[in-house]
Amino acid sequence: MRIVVLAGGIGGARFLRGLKQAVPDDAAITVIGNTGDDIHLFGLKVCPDLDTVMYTLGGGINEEQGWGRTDETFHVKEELAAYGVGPEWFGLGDRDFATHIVRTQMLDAGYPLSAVTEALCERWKPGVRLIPMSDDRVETHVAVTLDGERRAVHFQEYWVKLRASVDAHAVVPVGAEQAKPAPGVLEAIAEADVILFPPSNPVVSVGTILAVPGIREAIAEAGVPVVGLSPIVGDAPVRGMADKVLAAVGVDSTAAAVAEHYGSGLLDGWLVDTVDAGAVERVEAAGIRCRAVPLMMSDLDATTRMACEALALAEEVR
Ligand code: GDP
Ligand code: FO1
Ligand code: CA
Repeated sequence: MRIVVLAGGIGGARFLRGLKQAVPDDAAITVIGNTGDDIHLFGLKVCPDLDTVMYTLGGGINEEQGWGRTDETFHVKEELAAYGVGPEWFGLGDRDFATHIVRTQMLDAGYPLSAVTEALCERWKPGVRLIPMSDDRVETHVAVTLDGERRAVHFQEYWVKLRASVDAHAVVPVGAEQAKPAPGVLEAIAEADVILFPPSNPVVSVGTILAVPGIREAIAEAGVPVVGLSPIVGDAPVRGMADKVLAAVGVDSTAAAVAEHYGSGLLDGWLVDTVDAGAVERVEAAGIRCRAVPLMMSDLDATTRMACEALALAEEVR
């Protein structure tokens, strides 16, 4: 079985742990990772969502935080701060720095991000094939009003520095229109037996991947079941501020509204949490097969059951 998963950071990575448990050993999982969150800091290229998937599946993640390295220290950040060099609001740890140094060195030597990611994964052995959505630079910017002035900020500034405390007028994946899918992305989609949208952010994770020309079309034309899991439970994100970026694209923070946002042109099946069982009818009326099952990734067993439900729904709509 060949499975393709479009993943952001924490929601994607944690779901993948369950999916790996749910499938036979000979199943091949290809993860298409979001790179719209990527940021250049101190001359280094940081890829938060790729790293979150790589560290989570490779056993290096800080479990409580959900991003960054386990057993981390922040000496480099403190030394930079002593020179007055920021940003102070972004917590890059010493162990994590090494990843960004290796990545940036390889990029500077001319390797594309997809090859660099493959090289980094040789150390972490995530047990999936992790491919960035594109080798081209795509950077999500958020239009906000700050001190009465309308301006665009980098997604990380909106998310981490501002904690999404102001409304987002628009979310723009800058560079996406000109970006090409990375080598292997369209091939993996075309050869997939099933395509899954984990409970990742529908706007700034899955939405950004779908904004790379060719990816949405390839999924719609793959002719295999496409099944998603709602990151919205009980009309709110389980974690984070997805409601703020959903509002920016005119989508309510409900499991049903997110399914309709993806639409029946893309989705064949949608899982909502049992607390949202009332949404099933509305999603099915939109032409998407829907089931209500527990969707809280509280531990590996619960997450594995979610992955099994997603695969079962895929068989139902095949
Ligand atoms: P990010 O890049 O780190 O923000 O991670 P993703 O985009 O992959 O996933 C973020 C989404 O995961 C958030 O909108 C959360 O609501 C969702 N999420 C986190 N934990 C859970 C969970 O246990 N169950 C469900 N259904 N969604 C979750
Ligand atoms: N998220 C935070 O909320 N605060 C941080 O200081 C922070 C640092 C950071 C460093 C490396 C990395 O790979 C991820 C990091 N994240 C941090 C998470 C990251 O910003 C995520 O992209 C967003 O939280 C949402 O996708
Ligand atoms: Ca992210």
